[in-house]
Amino acid sequence: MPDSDTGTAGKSRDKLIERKQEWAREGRLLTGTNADPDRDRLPPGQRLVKDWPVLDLGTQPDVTEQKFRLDIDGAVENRLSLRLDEFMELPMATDISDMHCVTQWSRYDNRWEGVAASAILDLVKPRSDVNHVIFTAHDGYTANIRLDQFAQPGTMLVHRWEGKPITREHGGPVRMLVPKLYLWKSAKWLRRIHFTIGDHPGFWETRGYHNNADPWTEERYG
Ligand SMILES: Nc1nc2c(c(=O)[nH]1)N[C@H]1C(S)=C(S)[C@@H](COP(=O)(O)O)O[C@H]1N2
Ligand SMILES: [Mo]
Repeated sequence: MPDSDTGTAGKSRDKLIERKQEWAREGRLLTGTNADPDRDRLPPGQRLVKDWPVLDLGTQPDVTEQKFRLDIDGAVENRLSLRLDEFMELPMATDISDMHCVTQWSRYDNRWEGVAASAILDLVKPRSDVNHVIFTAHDGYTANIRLDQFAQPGTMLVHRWEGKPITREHGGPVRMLVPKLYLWKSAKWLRRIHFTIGDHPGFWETRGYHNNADPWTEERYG
């Protein structure tokens, strides 16, 4: 991990991680109810916010255009390693979706611009036995999802929110967005998308959080 692994920043980071792991052990915020995504807009146990809270490990890497590099690789026909200007030349899409964070907030109607995950699949062509996708970020964070979740409409590599570039604190210049899952699956400061045969649980998934993260069935911990 770059930067603040030691010293005050590292300590407060460790505390934050410990607290979230404790939540997972206690099953905090679980309501034990399910919601129907076709009927209810707000998943169980969530509350609506109007702002956009910032959550991360406390290190917000400054990914300048020079430092930017996005590798898309693994078991695919065409590997890609993109500079920011090359990323910006990919076919862009716009979508509006809700986001749901495991710490209980949800925010409706976020307007996103970026590259649809389905467009990435068309470009790199994963081998037929690929079943998982692993995201790696510039702060060392990782998250895993299934290939079918990656392929779902709404999953995007986003660079604009509400008409403006995504700020550094929210993971700019490019972050993942997987709106159908809790937001911890949406890696900020995206560095690599790795297509794998077999699953590799990520940062929170190996610290007591659910591997699948569906807000509608409250897959918070597991
Ligand atoms: N690179 C990176 N991505 C990350 C995280 C992180 O610590 N590092 N935190 C995750 C968590 S736990 C959440 S809730 C969301 C928060 O995104 P936001 O700060 O834009 O609201 O980012 C996710 N993506
Ligand atoms: Mo989170």
